Amino acid sequence: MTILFTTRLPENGFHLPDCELVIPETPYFSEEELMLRIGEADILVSTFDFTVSSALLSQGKQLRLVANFGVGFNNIDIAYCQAHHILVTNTPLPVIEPTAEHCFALMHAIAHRTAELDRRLRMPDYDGIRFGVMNNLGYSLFGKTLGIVGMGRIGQAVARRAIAAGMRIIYYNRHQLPKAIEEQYEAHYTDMDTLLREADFISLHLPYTPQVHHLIDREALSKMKPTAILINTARGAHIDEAALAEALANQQIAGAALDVYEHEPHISEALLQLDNVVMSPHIGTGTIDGRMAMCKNVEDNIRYFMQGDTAKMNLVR
Ligand code: 8YV
Repeated sequence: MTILFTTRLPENGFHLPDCELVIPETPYFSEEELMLRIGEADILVSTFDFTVSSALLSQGKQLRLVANFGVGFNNIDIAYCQAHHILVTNTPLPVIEPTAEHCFALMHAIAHRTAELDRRLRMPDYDGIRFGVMNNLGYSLFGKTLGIVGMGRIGQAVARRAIAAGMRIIYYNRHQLPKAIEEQYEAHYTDMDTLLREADFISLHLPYTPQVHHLIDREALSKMKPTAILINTARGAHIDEAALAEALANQQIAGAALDVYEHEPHISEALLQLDNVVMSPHIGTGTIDGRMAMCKNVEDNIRYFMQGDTAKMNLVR
């Protein structure tokens, strides 16, 4: 079998002796290169930052599987795959803990102003007061209400950390969770409006679909507390980035911590100018351990596919 990779991933992460792995030497194959090569491929391994379009897929005459390296698959034309009997898999388990860890790291960083103050301390001509009992104050997590939007596996991993941090948890989800799970996290189900109004910290953990495009728009931002902090480690287009930059600049909300952006990899100039936002370049799952576990998950999906054991694959369609 020939496995074509859109993106350079570590070859030693995949133990598939009977397969030919076609991995780019540069970070990505160009679209033209992929167009040329996809005709030979049985399997395509894709990453979130590469659009697997119908134009590309239609050239994959023998393509039977798109094995996505990542949990989110909004980069793939699922309808096309469905119509053409191409299976699609993702990597739901290895992304859970690294993403929840990063979400918490961002939450701490914005609440305690860690990144901003680090930046200030390094400025040779910084003329403010660096130390002082009543200077540089942030917000505690302890005793605060965390609103989790999307209480799936990652949302629940965040909830586990929030309990340890002494936070109260409210959540919004497509469906209310079973009582036993709610009790485990002492989590209270609310509608989106209540969550926006009550939460001190709001963290997004839902998959991206067109239905939730700009879930956090100008109106949603206007419902949030002036002390509220928004964290996004899901997908950038959940938030109207221009509206968010405005709300932060006007201190309509206190802060934001972002790992993802509406027009990734572009970040709006307005956000880059602000001190009340902490940013990272989509590294939610970007640990060495996490990446190797994701490779293993992709490898397993491919192996089960070759064995015809679809029940064991992480099929998304
Ligand atoms: C991954 C992600 O880094 O899993 C996802 O959906 O967005 C990321 O955290 C990415 O998918 C790697 O391809």
